[in-house]
Amino acid sequence: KLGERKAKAEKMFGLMDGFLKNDAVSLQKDILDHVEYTVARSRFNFDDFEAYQALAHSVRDRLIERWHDTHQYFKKKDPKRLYFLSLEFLMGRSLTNSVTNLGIQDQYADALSQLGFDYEVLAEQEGDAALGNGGLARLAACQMDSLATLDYPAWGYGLRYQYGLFRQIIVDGFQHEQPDFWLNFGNPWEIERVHVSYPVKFYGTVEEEVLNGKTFRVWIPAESVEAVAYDNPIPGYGTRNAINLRLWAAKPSDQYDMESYTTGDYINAIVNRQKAETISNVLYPDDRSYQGKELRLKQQYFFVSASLQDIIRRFKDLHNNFDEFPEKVALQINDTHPSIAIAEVMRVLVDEEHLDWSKAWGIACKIFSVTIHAVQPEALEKVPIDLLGSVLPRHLEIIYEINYCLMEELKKIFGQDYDKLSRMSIIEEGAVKCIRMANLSLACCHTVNGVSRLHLETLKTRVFKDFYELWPQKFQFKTNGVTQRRWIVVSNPSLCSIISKWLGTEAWIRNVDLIAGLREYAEDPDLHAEWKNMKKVNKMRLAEYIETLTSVKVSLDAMFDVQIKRIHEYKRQLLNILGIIHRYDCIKNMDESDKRRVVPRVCIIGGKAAPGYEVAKKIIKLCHAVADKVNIDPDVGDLLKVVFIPDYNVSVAELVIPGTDLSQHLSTAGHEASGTGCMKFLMNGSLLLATADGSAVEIAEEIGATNMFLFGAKVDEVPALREKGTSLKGSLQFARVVRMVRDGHFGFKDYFKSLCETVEEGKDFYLLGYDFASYLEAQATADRAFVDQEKWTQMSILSTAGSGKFSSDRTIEEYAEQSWGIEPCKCPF
Ligand code: OX2
Repeated sequence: KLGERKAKAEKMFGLMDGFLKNDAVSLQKDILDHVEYTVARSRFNFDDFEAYQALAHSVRDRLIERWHDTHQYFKKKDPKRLYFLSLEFLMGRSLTNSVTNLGIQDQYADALSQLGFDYEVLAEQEGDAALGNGGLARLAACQMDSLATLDYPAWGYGLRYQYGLFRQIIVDGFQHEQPDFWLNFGNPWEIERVHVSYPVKFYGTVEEEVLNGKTFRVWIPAESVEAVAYDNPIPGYGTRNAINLRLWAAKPSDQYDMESYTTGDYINAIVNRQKAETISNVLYPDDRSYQGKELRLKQQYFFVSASLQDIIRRFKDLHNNFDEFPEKVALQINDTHPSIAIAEVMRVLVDEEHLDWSKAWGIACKIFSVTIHAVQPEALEKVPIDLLGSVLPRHLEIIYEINYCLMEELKKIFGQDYDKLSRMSIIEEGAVKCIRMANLSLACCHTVNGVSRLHLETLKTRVFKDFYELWPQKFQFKTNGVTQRRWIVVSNPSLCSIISKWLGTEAWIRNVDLIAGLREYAEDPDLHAEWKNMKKVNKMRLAEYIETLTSVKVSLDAMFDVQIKRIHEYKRQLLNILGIIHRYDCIKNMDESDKRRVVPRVCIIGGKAAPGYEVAKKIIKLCHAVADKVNIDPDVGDLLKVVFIPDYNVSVAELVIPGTDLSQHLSTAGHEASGTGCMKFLMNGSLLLATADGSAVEIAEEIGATNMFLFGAKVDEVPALREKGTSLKGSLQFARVVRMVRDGHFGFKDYFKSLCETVEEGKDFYLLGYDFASYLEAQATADRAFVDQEKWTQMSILSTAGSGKFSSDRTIEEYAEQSWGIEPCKCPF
């Protein structure tokens, strides 16, 4: 039977060939066909949004062709595949990225202009796919782009949330959240696979069953929900390969329903069925604290169970011996969120495939690797035992068994060191007994990855010290990277042309190391002229956007200074605002001749606060309160403008980053695992003002510390500084600006009181007071550098030139080689 299937695949593969044409006339015809037959509008009368939809469908057709060919080829070759499990993917827009990667942007632009439409205007019609919170999710999206581009046989698996990350609305300077109805107008980028669906079970009991004289534990679930696949093709650049991101949506199952129908309560039976859909309804908007919520656990298990059924079905299509599983399958767990997959694999192998426990465990240990993105202990998920026991009773038993084996092994090594044993146990004792998902991953995964060199140090010496001492060989780091396709080619086309022109090739788009070739021209006046012009055009675009959104007019001569990321105390947007207040205060106290020496600034901040995170919400309000006062102050004029960009997301980042002169990365050292925003800015030639945290340390090594503005306490100084309380250094200026807020200089005195208390002496956990002086110094150095525009431009060119290491292509190659053991599998067409 296997032979038959293989032969059939071979034959079908031979029949595959690309058949859609990409010349302007064919594209026009395709677009008009989609206007008429897909969007169902008359081809004589359709608007921009309808044109976008038709355009998207014509691109999608081309994606599907490649995607089919790629999968046929993977099937034929049957290489070891990587399965990337992530609860979040922040894809942003698909149109421009797909068209760029397909290499047919000029043809489309041509075709559209002949139809009377503008490609860029249509691209703006697309909403973001925001199925994630921040860095972790956007990293997953960048990595998918690299996996496709580098021809790796990979699949992404995640959840198709009905509501993505909330929209941020600002009313009177306060954040409000609105649901993100991203699917309301349809989503042309996904393909619904009604025939690819699996039942996912919950609750119930575990019973014993005897089969051929052997006893088995059998889970008798009480609820079943259907997982339906939605496929999202991910095209590689400069290759025909297009891989798949398969997202699962929950639908009611018809398995257990007959009874409720026969009881006569027809309406309620339907309403109850509908409840199944809530599993994939909404993304949790808190990006690093999880409170053992039942729905969250169900989401995790739902997507893990469906994905594993899909993976095992694909494996069994061509193989019938699980010994071969590790040769064909690598499972990557993105943070601890999908780690229930470990227990699920054990359940399938032991309970369903009837493998011995130790054999099954041996297989599990060979297939799983994990990447930890967090530093803070609260980001490591814990699930209360009672909850797990109720939702997934058999998995709880399995985890107990895994823990029992782990404890036995540890006792042999550490004897009676019960403190150590209890720290390493998968079970956390305490008022609420919990499963530590991170420890479950550590016990099983063959590789545990950090996301920067410094982050791995933190994992080794603090967060997972005991495990590191036991299994040092498991611990690795792969410094994060971002894709230059989206972050230069798509979002900064003028920079893209400059780079290609000066390097004399476009090869850097696939081989980003070549970008270092720009160093040679870092002082060339012709390049300087082009570079400055590019920056100016991008600043103009950003200034227009700012004016449309906030009515604030900004001067293009000012330094555009940007901090965009999730609002978090550790990311210290408050330090930025206090610095702005200091700048304002200085300007207010200057005479006219001093003012002439001030470097004008536009301070731009953007980011969302988790809905329940009060301190973060106060930071947003403070930003607005300061902006309201500063922006209308006639003593200040164009010397200082403060702007909060609402509803920060991927496409806003694509607009803001190319127009930035200086970007800020202010996390207290030791708190940002890596940071990836800094890499996007670096690629775009923005200079970085940063603490020596996460990947900023490695950036400094690549571009030279003199080409950025580093400040603040070092990671190994932080614990002692906390112990000591705030130092007096810088405290006068710091105390003054905090007092201005506390005394109501910007209004809302009572409201800001608790915010000010977070940085009071003795309570200043993130060391804003301590770092303030060196922050101001770094800011002053940046001002002086900006005055010398030639020097600044040179530093900017060197930043872009030194950004090659921070491409996700490099990260993915490291993962492929060191963690997953996969090889490229390039579709030959
Ligand atoms: C983020 C980290 O905070 C950030 O430093 C890192 O660059 C990013 O992940 C990608 O690795 N949720 N988001 C993160 O960690 C967690 C947990």
